[in-house]
Amino acid sequence: MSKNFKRILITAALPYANGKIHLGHLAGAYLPADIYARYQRSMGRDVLFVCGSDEHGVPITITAEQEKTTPQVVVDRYHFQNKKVFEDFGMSFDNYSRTTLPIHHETAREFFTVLYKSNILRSKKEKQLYDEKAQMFLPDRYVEGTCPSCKNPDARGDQCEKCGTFLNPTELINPKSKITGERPTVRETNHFYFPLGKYQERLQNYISEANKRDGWKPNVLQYCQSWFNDGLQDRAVTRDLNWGVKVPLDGFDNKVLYVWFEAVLGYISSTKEWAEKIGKPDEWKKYWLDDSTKYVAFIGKDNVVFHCIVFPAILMAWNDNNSIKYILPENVPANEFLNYEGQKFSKSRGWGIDVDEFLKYYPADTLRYTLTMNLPESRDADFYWKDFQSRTNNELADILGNFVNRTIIFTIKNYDGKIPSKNSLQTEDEEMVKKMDEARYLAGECFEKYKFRDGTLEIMNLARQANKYFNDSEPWKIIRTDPEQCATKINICLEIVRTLAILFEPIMPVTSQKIWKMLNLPGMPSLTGWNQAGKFGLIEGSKLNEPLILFKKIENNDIQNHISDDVMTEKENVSAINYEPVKPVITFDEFKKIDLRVAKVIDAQTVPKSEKLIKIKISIGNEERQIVAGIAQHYKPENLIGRKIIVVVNLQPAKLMGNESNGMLLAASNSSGKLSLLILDKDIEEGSVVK
Ligand code: B3M
Ligand code: ZN
Repeated sequence: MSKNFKRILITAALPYANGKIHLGHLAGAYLPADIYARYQRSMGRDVLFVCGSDEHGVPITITAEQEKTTPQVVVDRYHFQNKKVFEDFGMSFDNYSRTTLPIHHETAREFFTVLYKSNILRSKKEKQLYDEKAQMFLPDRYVEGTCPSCKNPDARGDQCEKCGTFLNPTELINPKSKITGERPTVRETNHFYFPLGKYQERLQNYISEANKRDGWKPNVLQYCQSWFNDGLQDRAVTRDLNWGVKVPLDGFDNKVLYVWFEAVLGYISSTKEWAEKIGKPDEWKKYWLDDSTKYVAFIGKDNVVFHCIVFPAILMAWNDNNSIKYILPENVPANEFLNYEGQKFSKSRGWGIDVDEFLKYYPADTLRYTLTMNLPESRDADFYWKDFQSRTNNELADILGNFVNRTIIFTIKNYDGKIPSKNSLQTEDEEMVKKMDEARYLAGECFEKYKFRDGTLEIMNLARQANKYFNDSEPWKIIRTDPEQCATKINICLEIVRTLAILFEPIMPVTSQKIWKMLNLPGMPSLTGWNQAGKFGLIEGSKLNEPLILFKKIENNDIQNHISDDVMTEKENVSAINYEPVKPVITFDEFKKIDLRVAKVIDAQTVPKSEKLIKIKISIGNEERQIVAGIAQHYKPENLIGRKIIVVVNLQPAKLMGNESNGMLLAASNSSGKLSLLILDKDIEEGSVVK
């Protein structure tokens, strides 16, 4: 670290509690933040790593309205889901907070009040669209209309997604309220503005100094520069909305703080919550108010302006008017975007894969490794299933897994599982030991500079070289011809296994711990610490544990299923979801008339000349039959074979394009054409009754 910092505060962008975490989010901010935090802890540094859910803002209220529920229900759902998914992915947050907590509301109000009382915020009247029927001002995204630039009829109040133009809702042709469908009127409303322009010069100095000390990423500097070139403008910090942190002033009843004004303060409140949880309520101050703390904020590129410009300006304004002084980010290593199979992740189009879904099939560590090797550190990158498969099979299993495995097995077979002793080192042994020692520096230097992909490549290179060293040594031969040399070489291989466990810990914590266990070492790799990697750390003669399989290879078939299912879904272009009204009530007896069974798909073929139909042969235990289903645009027939589905078995037979259909499979679909088969969460025999 450049300055003599005593501790490191790490934050990762607070995800909106309005949807699930997908691979793009992980690659953008969370995984790099976690690697950095784990690496710094392993370096023995005092690290605090906080995050939490961003639970305010307009998208959440829109979701709530679409679902006919409250914003609280929406944020509760996604907060807990996302928290869990982060845990499953191996994120090592010290605290995962929520911006709906009182501690956050207090913190945000305190900032607003200090800025207000210091006459920094100015109130201004402006014209805004108003829904007379709903009796409310319409936030930008609550308005739709025709784009004045490309005439797209579905432009949003803040932006036209078709041509990318940023819009003011008042510019829309034929504006419509998303709530009532009515044409809004224009009314005046009062808001507070933060004079960002006044801070421009100081912000430029701050970034340039921090960049000199810690080396900011060129992409981040470029974004900032383009904002500075345009000249910073006043920004409204309040909104007409009921959901959020209430403006702490009389006469502002239906107004809240703008979500971006308060969300960034969520990092501070998350730290405060952590301090309270550990029973040292003042401990947060060490991290935020002491300039011997290095603060690093990990985000995705779409958040740069808020973290490099808005947040520091708010902190500067506070610091100017308060005896308590906050530190500013020393670096904001924002990543570009990760695409999915060549296209942007899109929740609304159903394009991409959520992390919880992914982790149902594959362990977190293989995903962490693949994402690390594809981090969009300087430009957009892609997640491809094929790449995931080849990284898992050809790198993790064939290089790392193979090296660890053959070393351990050889020791168990030939040395009774006890670590053999080193004797005199030959040139090739010395070279190998040197490489083992260097990997720590090479990777560490990259990690310090936020180059996680390069650092990981260095570590994998060590495994690669070690594999070659094992091969070249031919221990299976020299065990007889030169047992002393053999013992030396296996000892060195075991030392490399130990070093790999320490160095890979920030990337693949579960795998590292497994290796540690095989070596029968106490504690954890990270407790032993980064600086012990490359050193001889094993006790000769001590006994190893049984070998564990580190990585399972992925078959072509598995990958094909994921690709085709997703690629098929993509075709159904999804816009906003409409919910079907609930049908009239039926009695239980009426429901019981429907006979639902688990069926196994034995064969499936597309129906010739039909775009939609698939002919499916199913078994329901004591009987086989054919059903015809309109799912050809969503599933490939070959991916259905062997799967278990749910079928109505007492439906009157029908003929579809000349094919007899004796039953009907169950699937869920939404208004925009996305379709998902109902599947079982445990394996159960075909023929089982569904009720
Ligand atoms: N929730 C936007 C996002 O998830 C926003 C980040 C807040 S960081 C304080 O991309
Ligand atoms: Zn447009």
